[in-house]
Formats: sequence, structure tokens, C-alpha cells
Amino acid sequence: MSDETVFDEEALEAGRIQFARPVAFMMGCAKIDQLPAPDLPEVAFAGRSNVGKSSLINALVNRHGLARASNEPGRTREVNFFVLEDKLRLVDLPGYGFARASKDTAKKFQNLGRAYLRGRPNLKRVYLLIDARHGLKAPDKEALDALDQSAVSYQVVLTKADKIKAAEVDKVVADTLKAISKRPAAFPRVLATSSEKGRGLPELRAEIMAACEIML
Ligand SMILES: Nc1nc2c(ncn2[C@@H]2O[C@H](COP(=O)(O)OP(=O)(O)OP(=O)(O)O)[C@@H](O)[C@H]2O)c(=O)[nH]1
Ligand SMILES: [Mg+2]
Repeated sequence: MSDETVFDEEALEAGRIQFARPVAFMMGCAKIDQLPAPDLPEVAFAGRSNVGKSSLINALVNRHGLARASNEPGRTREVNFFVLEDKLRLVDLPGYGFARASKDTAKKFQNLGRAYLRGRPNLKRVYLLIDARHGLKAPDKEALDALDQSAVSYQVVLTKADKIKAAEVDKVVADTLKAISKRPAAFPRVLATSSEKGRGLPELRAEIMAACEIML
């Protein structure tokens, strides 16, 4: 059974409707004391630089160029908030494992992301993005450890599934599931997505709706 089959039509439709509603960039925070009030449910997108966090947010809301995506790793340096019709916020985090910035700069925005993940009462789920071509690497395991310690519910999402063959995607999904099976805060499903081709987006929208307990 492919993981896409566990979603019922009603949940997929609710996700489709909610994510077609108006979305806007709310603010970018460079400092942890600038975060908006925790008055709406939030889901955050974390992962290595260049894994496709900003692209996935754009694809979910079908708004090319809303979150700034780029081939230059380290593009997103603030915690960026996008608000979806006053119902929920999508949070784009700076990436980790980014070698080209000066060490101090890289550390600064990675610490910011970490601080956000640690102390956000309205954070309903973190999506940890993993490049489908590479699977879990050492820096991702560190991120998983940090997430397990921060007591936030999180889910692994594979990105760029269009770049490899379907059978290879299935194998990375299975391997990743196995690798996270003993992690207590990990949601026991791995979604394969492609921001380019749209794969996995209806399912991810439905999951976000469920995580945030949003009723239409
Ligand atoms: N083929 C393909 N390319 C993708 C996909 N998602 C993202 N990309 C490309 O990957 C590059 C990085 O994407 P971003 O969305 O900027 O990555 P990010 O994780 O936000 O990166 P940082 O902000 O640097 O942490 C861009 O060139 C995107 O076009 C995908 O699903 N398929
Ligand atoms: Mg980005």
C-alpha cells in the first residue's frame, strides 16, 4: 500500500480548500524576541539548506515566489511567517548544514531556528525536510535528536521526489521510516513530495489541517 492511500477524500478536499484561500507574508524575524504573538496554530518547515523548505511552502499555497527560494544555500536567514487566512501560519526556518557562510553568520541563523523550535507553545508540528536523493545524513540525525529533546511533534517529509525514480523513492521512504521508528516524537509516516510536480502536496495539506485541528 502506498502511503498516499491512507488519506480520505474529505480530508484531502478540506486541505485543498483551505490552502486555496488567501495567503500573505506576515513578517520575518531576525531575533527571537520579535516573534509574533502565539495566537494562531503554526507548522514549521526545517531542514538542511537547499533542501526545498521555501519551495515547499510556495507549492503548498500555489504561490510561486511567496517565500524566497534559491539555488544558493542559506537563502532564508530569518524565521519567516506566512499567514493563511487568519487560520494558521506556515513558518519558513533558516536551514542548517550550510557551509558557505562564515561560521558566525551560519550559527546565528541556525540558533535562531533552534530557539524558535524550543519555545513556541502554538507550534503544532515541525516538518523535517529530507532530500529524497540523499536520505538521512549526519546533520539530519542531529536535527532529529534536537527535535526529540524539544518535545514538539514532528514528521519527516522527503523533497525533490521528481529527481529520482519511483522505486527509489519507495526505498528511501521505507529506509527513513525504519530509521525514525524508535524516535518517540516522530510521526510514523513519511511523505514523499515534489514542489515541482505536485506529488504529495494534497496529502501534506490534509496532514497540516489535522495537526492544527482546523475545521472548515
Ligand atoms: N526538482 C526539484 N527542485 C526543487 C524542489 N524543491 C526545491 N527545489 C530547488 O531546490 C533549490 C533550493 O530550494 P529552496 O526552497 O530555496 O531551499 P531552502 O530549503 O528554502 O533553502 P535555504 O533557505 O537556503 O535553507 C531551488 O533551486 C529549488 O528550485 C523539488 O521538489 N524538485
Ligand atoms: Mg529557504
